[in-house]
Amino acid sequence: MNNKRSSSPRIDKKLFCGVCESSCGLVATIQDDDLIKLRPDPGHPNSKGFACSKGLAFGAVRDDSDRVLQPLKRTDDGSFVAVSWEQALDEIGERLNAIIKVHGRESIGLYQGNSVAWNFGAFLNLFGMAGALKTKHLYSAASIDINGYWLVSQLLYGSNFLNPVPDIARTDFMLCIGANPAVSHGSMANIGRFRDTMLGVTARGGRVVVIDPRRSETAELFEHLPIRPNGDAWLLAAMLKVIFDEGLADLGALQRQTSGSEIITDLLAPVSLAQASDAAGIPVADIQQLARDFAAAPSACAYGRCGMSIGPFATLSKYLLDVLNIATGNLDREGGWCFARPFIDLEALMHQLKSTGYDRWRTRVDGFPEVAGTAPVVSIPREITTPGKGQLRAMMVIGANPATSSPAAGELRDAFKQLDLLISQDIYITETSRMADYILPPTTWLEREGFPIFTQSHSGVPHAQWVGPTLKARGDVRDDAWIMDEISKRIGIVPADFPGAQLLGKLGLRPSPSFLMDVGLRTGPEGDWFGLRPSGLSRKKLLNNNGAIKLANGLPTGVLNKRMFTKDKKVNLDHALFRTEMARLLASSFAQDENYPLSLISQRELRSQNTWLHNISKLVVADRVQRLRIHPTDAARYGIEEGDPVEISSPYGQIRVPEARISDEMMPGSLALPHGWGHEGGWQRAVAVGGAGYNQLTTNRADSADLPSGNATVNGISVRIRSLRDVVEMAS
Ligand SMILES: Nc1nc2c(c(=O)[nH]1)N[C@H]1C(S)=C(S)[C@@H](COP(=O)(O)OP(=O)(O)OC[C@H]3O[C@@H](n4cnc5c(=O)[nH]c(N)nc54)[C@H](O)[C@@H]3O)O[C@H]1N2
Ligand SMILES: Nc1nc2c(c(=O)[nH]1)N[C@H]1C(S)=C(S)[C@@H](COP(=O)(O)OP(=O)(O)OC[C@H]3O[C@@H](n4cnc5c(=O)[nH]c(N)nc54)[C@H](O)[C@@H]3O)O[C@H]1N2
Ligand code: SF4
Ligand SMILES: [Mo]
Repeated sequence: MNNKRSSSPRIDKKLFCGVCESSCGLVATIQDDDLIKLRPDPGHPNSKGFACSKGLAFGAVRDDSDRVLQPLKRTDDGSFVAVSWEQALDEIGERLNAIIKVHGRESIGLYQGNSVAWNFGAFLNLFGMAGALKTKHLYSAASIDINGYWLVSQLLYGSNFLNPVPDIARTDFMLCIGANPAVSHGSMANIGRFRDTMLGVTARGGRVVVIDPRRSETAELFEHLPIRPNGDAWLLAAMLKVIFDEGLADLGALQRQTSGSEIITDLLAPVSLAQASDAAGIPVADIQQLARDFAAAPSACAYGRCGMSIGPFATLSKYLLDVLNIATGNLDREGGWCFARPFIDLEALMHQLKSTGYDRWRTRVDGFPEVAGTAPVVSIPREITTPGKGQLRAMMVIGANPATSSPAAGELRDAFKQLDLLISQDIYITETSRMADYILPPTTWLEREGFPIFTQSHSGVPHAQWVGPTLKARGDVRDDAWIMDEISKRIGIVPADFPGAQLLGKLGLRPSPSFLMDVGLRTGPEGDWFGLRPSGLSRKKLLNNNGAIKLANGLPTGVLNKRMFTKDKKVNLDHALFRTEMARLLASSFAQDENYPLSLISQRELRSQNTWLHNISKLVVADRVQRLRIHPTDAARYGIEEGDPVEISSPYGQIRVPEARISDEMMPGSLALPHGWGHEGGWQRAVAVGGAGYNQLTTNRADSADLPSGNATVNGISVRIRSLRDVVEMAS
């Protein structure tokens, strides 16, 4: 940003933020391609004038002096030299072709990070590349947080991407399980002003109950019921047991909306409230009261996120969460658990293209079922080191930092070193990209065309927005989608997975992602049908509209059979998988290992997004330090004093955290540590703040993951701690 005087007029361009799932509306004031200011868009239908410090400071990311602005090639001594795009892309093409010649196309891997969810072109090209290569090595950060959701949606509703969202704006009772929207701004629910919308429930006389081992920033605002880490499946099963035993279930709704509901009685028969209470650390009477209150509320929604979806029973927990909403008659009704109204019906398009699914194939080494065409990241090191047909030999990492964000991060780094080729598309030299043979620098969302491809399907207030680049691209950076297309050209594929795409490519036709999405929009429910419905939408119309267009005041209801992709147009509840999972839960031990008596959970912080945004002065406040939260009783037991440096050990690794923070916000026996710390590479400020990588402590063992989805377990891991006060004093 700069204050230089200029005679050109200032213009206001409306856009949306591409950092988190809030997709808040923003207004950029621009003069001579300089960003003068970003502010919240008061006219945005969903965010209604809210945006957080991250979105508002994003100009500093675009202008960051540590940003990579030219393609970089790693030299033998590990340093990088700048090269031209032609050189980088041609060399990558040659090396990939050589690998393909020896090991086949199926040896090429792709890793999709979080930021791809905000770039529709990259998203399309990535899945397109995997489809064209026919590789099973398509990995997604979603297998560290959402795979269970994708899977349950496929089985229950017929499409991975058809996920119900909580109608918080109209509910009487919100149960918030393992989510902290006051900090995260929400996930798998694009609720603008999330915190305020939740505060609206209590202001209307309704209730919000937060289930969390930590009295989080969200729990602080509402009723808080502490739970033992990974106790969620137990709690949900026990609540359902109470509801069915006491005749509180809405049998009419089950009859109308679902098939296979007999499974519920079978699943609940062996559940004991006493055992569930032990496992969850919640008294039986509290579980009973919660179940009765939830069932009795005129409308209710149970919403759950990372706290219940990055554990060993993530899939079962998500299933039981949905069953709780359905069995209390809250599916597809005001104030309940609703299907949103995307402006481009991607769910339908993907269903037509048969690109959604579950267990259509299994992974080579661990035998995990595929979820939405992807394999779980926990398997990557073994896929690299295990010889045989289909061995992973090259990897393109796009908008991800798995060397820090993924489980057993140390092992992943070691495995990456054994690849024949590692490519990273990233705006920084991160812990991951510093290991790459080539770093290919992309535009940021301020510098490219976009529409909220991912969050539009979860929006509390349905709206349509499609924006052109707000600012010119800095330096010599290119759109992620363009980079993938150029690499694809050099290995003879079109990055598209629709019938005839490769044939079109041979004729020299490569339909762009924006063309394809425009066709999807124009022929869909909101489309202009190429002029037949002039009031409908098209890309051009949206690009010409400065701001988002509201499509409805709130979530639609009564749309169930229109939205279902199942054969009978009902929610299909009965799958053998859930019986197996329930049996696995009932047989599992929840006793704490005496060598590792404490349970560690992850914490998200404001002004951060997983492993990034730590290089921006405005966001990294002066006293930013990684703190381990611990309850006073545990602190006393393990000799920890406020401010102590602490060593945390798990069966898989050991880290040193700079400071202990003693607080009764923690449930005794559990500890919370922010993840995404301990930086290396070229983001100097991020490196300077220190801290340690949470995922040095986690494991990628196949039997530790959520078995049906392969989702990693990084929450509720067993650890022990000791103070390093004396060690550090002796050393100084
Ligand atoms: N500021 C900020 N915002 C973010 C991010 C960020 O890093 N920083 N990341 C973004 C991403 S990628 C995502 S997916 C979303 C996530 O959005 P959320 O899921 O809302 O965010 P988390 O902070 O992970 O919330 C998980 C909560 O679960 C609790 N918890 C941990 N273990 C358990 C458990 O076993 N059971 C229960 N019931 N609770 C448990 C934690 O204490 C925490 O309060 O946030 C997004 N927004
Ligand atoms: N211990 C622990 N681990 C976790 C979690 C946890 O709660 N605890 N949370 C998990 C969750 S929910 C998630 S989603 C994953 C996230 O895992 P990742 O996606 O690997 O992590 P991010 O930090 O979001 O990485 C984003 C990367 O994209 C780069 N980037 C930013 N914008 C762009 C862009 O436009 N294009 C490209 N190509 N790159 C860009 C950033 O510099 C950064 O390196 O982490 C997971 N890991
Ligand atoms: S809440 Fe999320 S989408 Fe909104 S401004 Fe902040 S980072 Fe951007
Ligand atoms: Mo996430």
